[in-house]
This record gives sequence, structure tokens and C-alpha cells, in this order.
Amino acid sequence: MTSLQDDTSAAPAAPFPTGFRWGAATAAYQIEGAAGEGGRGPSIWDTFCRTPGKVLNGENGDVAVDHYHRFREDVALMSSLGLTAYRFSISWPRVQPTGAGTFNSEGVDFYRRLVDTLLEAGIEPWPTLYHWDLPQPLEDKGGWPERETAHRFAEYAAHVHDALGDRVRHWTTVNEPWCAAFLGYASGEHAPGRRDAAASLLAAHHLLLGHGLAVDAMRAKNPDNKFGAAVNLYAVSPATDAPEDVDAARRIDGLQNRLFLDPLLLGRYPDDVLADTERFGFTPPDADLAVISRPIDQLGINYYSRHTVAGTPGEAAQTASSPFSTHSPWVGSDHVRFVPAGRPVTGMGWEIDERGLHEVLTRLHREYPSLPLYITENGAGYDETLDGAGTVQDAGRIAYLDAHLRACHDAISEGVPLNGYFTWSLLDNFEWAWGYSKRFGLVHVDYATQRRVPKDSARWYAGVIRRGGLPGRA
Ligand code: IFM
Repeated sequence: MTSLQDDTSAAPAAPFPTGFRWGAATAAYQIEGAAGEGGRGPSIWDTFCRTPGKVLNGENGDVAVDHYHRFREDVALMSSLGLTAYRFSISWPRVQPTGAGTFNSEGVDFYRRLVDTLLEAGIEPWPTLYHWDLPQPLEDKGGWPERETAHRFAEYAAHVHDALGDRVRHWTTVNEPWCAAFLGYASGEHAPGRRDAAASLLAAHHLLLGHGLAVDAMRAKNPDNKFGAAVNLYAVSPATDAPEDVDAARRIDGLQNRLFLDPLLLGRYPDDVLADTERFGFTPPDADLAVISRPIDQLGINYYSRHTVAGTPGEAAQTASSPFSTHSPWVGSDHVRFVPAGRPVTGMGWEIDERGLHEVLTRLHREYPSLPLYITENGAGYDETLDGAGTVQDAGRIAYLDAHLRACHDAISEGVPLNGYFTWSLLDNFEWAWGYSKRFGLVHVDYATQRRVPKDSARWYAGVIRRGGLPGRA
């Protein structure tokens, strides 16, 4: 073990509040497998993975880490780590194979069994209703750019709530709508692989509308439940003080953060983002904003890194080419460049910047006060293999988690209402367009045998949970 491991019986150097949720997160398509079992219908990710050139090595989630069959073993692993909460997603096509009409009781039963097993283990279930696996028949009818998809989502959410609402208290509607909208419909790096800036903005709007409609539908059934969405937020900095860099930072912050936060929490789209996107005909109906901004009980924050951006001298935002084809750390740009700031990177090439998490948390508290916050994802992906001793000495991940948890601790000490932390991820899994090449798990999975082996980070995190906080620095 690394030097961060210390005597877990000692009082923590950085204690977290009593009742703080200590969790880990996963998502259905990334772990379940059993793609053709139990009456599950096809999703856009099944289709995308079968499209040549879209996913590294042509891999897919057909088997993934076989969680569908091994969920009891996985819940036992969670218990051994001492998790108090587990965030997972529900596969819409498993529950409602065509995304409309008939529901699949076998699919719903899988989640009933999972939730019951978690509860028996004393682990609070935190389901997310949409983590990117749209039923393919809904995409065939236009997908998220179609308003009808938001209504279908609310219908599905209500059905899941009927089945699990007596056992589940905390509900997340949509996960990372930025990714679903812009990677899915603008840059095409994610399913369904479309490249249409106008459609991606409509997708963003309808994901938000679907969130609001789902909250209404579920809250009507149980107003005591807690509802929210999970957004992927970045700290954003201009590369220099030059006006074009400052403007690039404003644009990227607008598209990445405020395009989602302002409608959800303030009931309006940011004027500057509407101006930047006007040329794509994005004129969301005002009436929808009342639904989108229904009061939520919690906001989930997925945080990984900071964007440092530069603009092109002399080029005004309004005349620049589409911000969407360039608004991804994975895609080059002619008018906004994502520039390295010289920090160490994870195996994904993402810069490690825990102060960015502190910045995001304190900003949320300042600009959207009093909202209970949860880190619903935070973690580090690497290319890893078992070592000769049959374990993974993932000191890099431990350092990443330690630093980010210290940033959370600082924010809490400054009054930020942060109530829980879910690391991404419990298990190594299917990392979307990266296939199985990048591992984010606390637990290593041998994809050939499905054998699970806790990494050093799993033992380290278990110590943090047992201690109720972080160890002293070595
Ligand atoms: O694996 C993903 C997850 O599905 C959504 N958030 C980011 C993770 C790491 O890329």
C-alpha cells in the first residue's frame, strides 16, 4: 500500500460530517452486459458500437463486466469497502424495450433485486434514470432533438418510480446532459454519432425538459423523495488575459456549465449563450423553463478536470465556426483551443486540478445558494494491469482521490452544503468510445474471466470511509 494508508483507527486529520454519503458510481451500459437477455431492447450504444470506427477496437457492452449476473458479488464488494450509498443507472431499454408503450417486467425485476440486495447490505440505492442508453426505436424517431422524447422519458421515469419508489429515496434524472447532447449529436463521438449543431442544442433542451417532466411525474407520486440531475461541470480558465482568451473561456463556461445550470436553477438560459448559438436557430420556448426549473432537492456534480482555453486573435465569437464541433477536449478547434496548462494528467490525458473542484463547489454555493450538493462522479482512468503480486498499486488514483476529497473538505469547511461523494467508478468498465482500454475502477476486472480484484485504492477508500475522513498527509 502507499504511504497514504494509515491506521484507520486513528481520528481522521480531515473529518467529514456525520451522515456524509460515501459512495461509488457505475452506469448500466458500462457494467451490466446481458445485452440480449431478459427482454432488453436495443439502445443507441448497441448500434453505435457496431458502427465501424466508432469505438476503439470495435468493442461493445454486450458482456461488459457481467454485473447483470454478478450483482450480488458486486454488492458484497461494496459492503467490504463500507460504502454507504451506491449510484447506478437504470437501463431504459431493459425496462421499456422500445422506449414507449409496453414495459418489461423482467427488466424491472432485475432492478428490484438489485435494490433489495443493496438495502439488505445497508447500502442506500441512488439510481440514475438516464445514463445515455436511449432505446434505439426512439432515436429512429428523431432521438433527443425531438420533443416527444422528453415526454417518453417522463413516462418511463414514472414507471420506474412505481416499481422502486417505496425503496428508493434519492433519484437522479439525467446524467451529464452536456455529453448526451454534444458528444452524441454535435461532435458525434458518442452515440448516436450525429454531427448537427442545431440538433444538439435541441437535444440539450429536451434532456432538460425531460428532467423537469420526470421530476413532476415522480414527485406527484411521492413528494418526500429527493430529486435532481447530475451535470458534468468544469472549472474554466482563459490561457492568458488576452481578450480573445477571456472570451473563449466565457463561451466554453457558457456551453459547458451555465447552459445547464441556469435553466435548471434559475429558470432561464444565459443571454450570452443564446446570443452565441442564435445562428443555429436555438429559440427554446419560454414556457418550458418553468418545468425545467422545478425546485430540485439535490444537484449531482461530476467533476474530472479544468479546461484552459485560448481564442483566436481577431476572431469574434459570432463569426467563428460552430462551437460544438470544437467544444470537446477530444476535438481540435480553429477558434477555441483547449490548451495544456502543464499540470500532471491521468491516463485519459485529463489534467489533474483538484482546486478546480473547490472552485466549482464554491461557485455553485455562491451563484445558486442553499442547494444540497453531491459529487456524483470523480475519479481517474488509467491503463492498468495486475502486477506480479496479483494486485494493482494505483498510487496515482489514490493521490487523485485524496486531493479531490481534500478539496471537498475545504469547501465543506467554508460552508458549502456538500453531503456526499461517489467515486467513479466501483469497477473497471466499458469506457464508451475508449472501449475497455481505460480503467477507472477501485476494483480491477479481468475481462476474460470476470474476476474482481480490489486495487490499492479500494483499500485506501475503505480506510477513508471507516475513519470518516482523510488520513494525515504522509
Ligand atoms: O465513464 C464516464 C461516465 O459514464 C460518465 N462520466 C465520465 C466517466 C469517465 O469518462
